[in-house]
Amino acid sequence: MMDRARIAAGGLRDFAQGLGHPTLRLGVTGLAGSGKTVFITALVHALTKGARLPLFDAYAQGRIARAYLEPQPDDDLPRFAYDEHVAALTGADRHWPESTRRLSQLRLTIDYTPLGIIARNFGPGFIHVDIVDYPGEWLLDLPLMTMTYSQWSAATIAQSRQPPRATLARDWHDLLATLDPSARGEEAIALKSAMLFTSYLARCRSRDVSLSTLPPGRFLMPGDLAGSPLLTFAPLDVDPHMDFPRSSLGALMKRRYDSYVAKVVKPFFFGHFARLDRQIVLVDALAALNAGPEAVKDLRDAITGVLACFRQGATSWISSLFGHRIDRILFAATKADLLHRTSHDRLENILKLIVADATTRAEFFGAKIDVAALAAIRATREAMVNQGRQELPCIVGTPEKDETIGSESFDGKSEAAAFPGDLPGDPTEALAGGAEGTIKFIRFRPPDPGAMGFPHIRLDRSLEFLLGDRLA
Ligand SMILES: Nc1nc2c(ncn2[C@@H]2O[C@H](COP(=O)(O)OP(=O)(O)OP(=O)(O)O)[C@@H](O)[C@H]2O)c(=O)[nH]1
Ligand SMILES: [Mg+2]
Repeated sequence: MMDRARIAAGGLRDFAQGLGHPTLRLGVTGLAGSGKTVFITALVHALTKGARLPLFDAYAQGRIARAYLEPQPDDDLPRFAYDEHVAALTGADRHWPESTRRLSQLRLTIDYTPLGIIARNFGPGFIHVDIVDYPGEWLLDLPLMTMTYSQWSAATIAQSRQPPRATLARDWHDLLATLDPSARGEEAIALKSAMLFTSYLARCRSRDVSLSTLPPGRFLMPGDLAGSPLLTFAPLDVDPHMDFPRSSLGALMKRRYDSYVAKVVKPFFFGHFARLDRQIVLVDALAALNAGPEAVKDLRDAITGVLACFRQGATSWISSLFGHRIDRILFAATKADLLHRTSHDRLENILKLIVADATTRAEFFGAKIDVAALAAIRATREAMVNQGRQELPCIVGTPEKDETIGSESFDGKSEAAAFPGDLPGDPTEALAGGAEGTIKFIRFRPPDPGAMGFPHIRLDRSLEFLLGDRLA
């Protein structure tokens, strides 16, 4: 009940602030490295500076008079570092924005001319689009809200005993085997467990393993909590129903886990996710495909777990009172520019499989769903390259420094054509394996920003789905 009351309080504030000020809270949801910061930057850049957006109707019809950044609504949140990100992408030494370390917010206001004659008689319209950016690691914490410490411990340890995690967990497992949850709780032991557990999580995340389900999110991305007792806990090998004696190690760990959920996870969820109107869910399927089927399965599990926490479109009393019901969700496979256009359908099919559980649930609640292969900022162009008698559909761009194709290594300055390999025609193969090593995606530097704004793939279609009807 407390939690519902919290959403109601947030909803009431939004409702009061929104009176006479049409506002859309757009959730840009995605795990670490999925492309949130780049997407938000590209969206703002396209609308404020211009881009080619033929499929975004209001824009293509010239009905958007002006779009501009305004002071954001929540005074207690830092501002999204839009100018810094654009400077990184367009400066002399073009590079992608840094991975995000803290929460930030922006408000984009769009002045537009409504479509209908009646609406037009009321004069020009405007809408505020509020967006929050955060470190993707934190998203993985949402499922902890529904788990006790013992349940989380049991699930985390069981998972860590499966390949490919087991070998990465060896040091932590060695310590774990010596710990007695009923013994006296000592700070030094809690610290050591947390440290070894965190380095296990970090190893699972490395690029060649690329696993996704790695909570607690603040362990890998502490934000302002670095060194806090809130992060000094770890799983213990316990029975899911066990009670811990007072002052025991188990009791200490449980208390800290509970504080983490109450003081870190819930405020993050209720302050942000419970108040969204719409969502774009960004998925970097290519990084997982690069690492193999275990990574793809793990990505699917992570996304399913996270999205189960949203009450998508649920007609609860809260949503009927305050209208906070997620009515549209776009699932987007990001970085589609790392593939030739002939493979985009296959990428979309793999994404559909990864988010199958999540979409069924959302559709059940009446949310409108779309799936797209997207590149918010397109770093490559396409070319057909002759290889013997075959013509290969390649992509051309400037590989990041130290990327390799075959035996060739790049300096970050010269262009190259790459054939990343064929995605499986049957998406289930992406989960089943067998095709390991046949595809390889490398990273490219951001493109030279042209006079027409950043090049992109389907950014306009995405904007149409997410904003179009609100500008009609
Ligand atoms: N080629 C290409 N690469 C992209 C694109 N979007 C993102 N990337 C790459 O993906 C990386 C991560 O993108 P971000 O936008 O920083 O990801 P994020 O979701 O904000 O990640 P966190 O801040 O760590 O949660 C970038 O540094 C780029 O290398 C895109 O449209 N095309
Ligand atoms: Mg980011």
